[in-house]
Amino acid sequence: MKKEFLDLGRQPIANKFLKEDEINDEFFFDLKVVFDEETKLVSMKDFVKPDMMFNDDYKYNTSLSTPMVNHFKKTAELLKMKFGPESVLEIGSNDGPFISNFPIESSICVEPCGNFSSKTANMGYTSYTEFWNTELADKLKSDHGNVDLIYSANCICHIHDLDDTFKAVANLLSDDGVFVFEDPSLLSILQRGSYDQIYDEHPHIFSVTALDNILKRNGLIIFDVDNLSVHGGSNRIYAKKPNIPSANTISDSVIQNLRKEDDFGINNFETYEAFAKKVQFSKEELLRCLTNLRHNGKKIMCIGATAKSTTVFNYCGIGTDLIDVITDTTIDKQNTFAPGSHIPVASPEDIDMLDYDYAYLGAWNFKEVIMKNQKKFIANGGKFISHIPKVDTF
Ligand code: DWN
Repeated sequence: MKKEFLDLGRQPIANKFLKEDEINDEFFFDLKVVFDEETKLVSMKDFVKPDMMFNDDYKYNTSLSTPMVNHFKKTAELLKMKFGPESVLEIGSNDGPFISNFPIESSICVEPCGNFSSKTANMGYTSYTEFWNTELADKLKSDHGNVDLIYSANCICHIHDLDDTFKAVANLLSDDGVFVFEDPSLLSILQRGSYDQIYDEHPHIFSVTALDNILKRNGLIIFDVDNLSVHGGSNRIYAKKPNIPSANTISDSVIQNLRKEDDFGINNFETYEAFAKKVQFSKEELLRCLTNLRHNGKKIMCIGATAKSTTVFNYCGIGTDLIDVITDTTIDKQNTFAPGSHIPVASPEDIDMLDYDYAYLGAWNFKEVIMKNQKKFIANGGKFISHIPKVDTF
């Protein structure tokens, strides 16, 4: 039932920023993307083993991103106001920017990356350095009882076995508890052409339609959806158990999102074939743009050593011939080489932006913040390059 529509070529582990001595034995895999005619789910054809990506060396540190810290604070306030949970569990808690808004004694963190679970443990939270699955949910239920709010951001789409994931949630949730999770939206990706949201850590890209199908068969129903602007367009899904009185209250947002997706063609394979053509065109345009600038003697750097830019650089074949350096505020990514492309990654403080003519936005999802911080670069005639929503300089 799964039909392939996109081939993003040979890709490395997207967040595995390399030390010099690691460059020669880097792991690569073929990144192909498929559409499941039955559930309408979009997934990678072949998955990468979870512990190759999520381990004590995982580099993405949420608390270093001020916009995301603010987002999680606001989300926590919203969920407290809406549901007043007495107990909370977060799946994929990273270093705790969401859970830190809840009381220590009634909150649990699940995070497989030990470098981050140790941070929430040091803050006093009960923290499990484990992958989410039914076995862990059984253990948590016997240790702590049912949970009122299970929350997860940018993590459920990281998990291969969605049936097991949702069964585990349904098993641990209190009878009138809520499961709230947010991940990049497939509709936004198709509309913007942001194919770079597809990499090893995102084995699935969710539509509300596919989630509606898969949650239902695992004892959960969607009762509300928020469309968010974070990460270039995400959906926050609210789900609960179906056999309780409050399950009759389903927000209009659910039908509206399903209709919007259907109108766009999310249920039709032809939509994905058209997307694949758009992706190929984006690659050609980006290469044309960077090559022309280089031929005209321009110096180009990149802001944001993102997982997304790993997909772009490896799919397009962009290396140090086109981009000299990437800057990133994450200390653990600095003084490394970007996966696959091996472009050096430096601290923004070690790079004089005035030496560069163009900055490619590896973190295009933070375009406004980045441009606000680069007033001197702009005043000096510096320009930006992005491939979202189409390849352009500005
Ligand atoms: O789901 C995931 C999301 C939440 O985070 C993961 N699978 C992996 C990761 O994806 P990403 O690397 O594409 O995420 P971001 O949030 O777009 O990464 C932004 C990067 O850019 C960070 O490393 C910080 C850096 N940055 C910077 O150097 N200067 C960010 C800003 C705003 C800046 O001004």
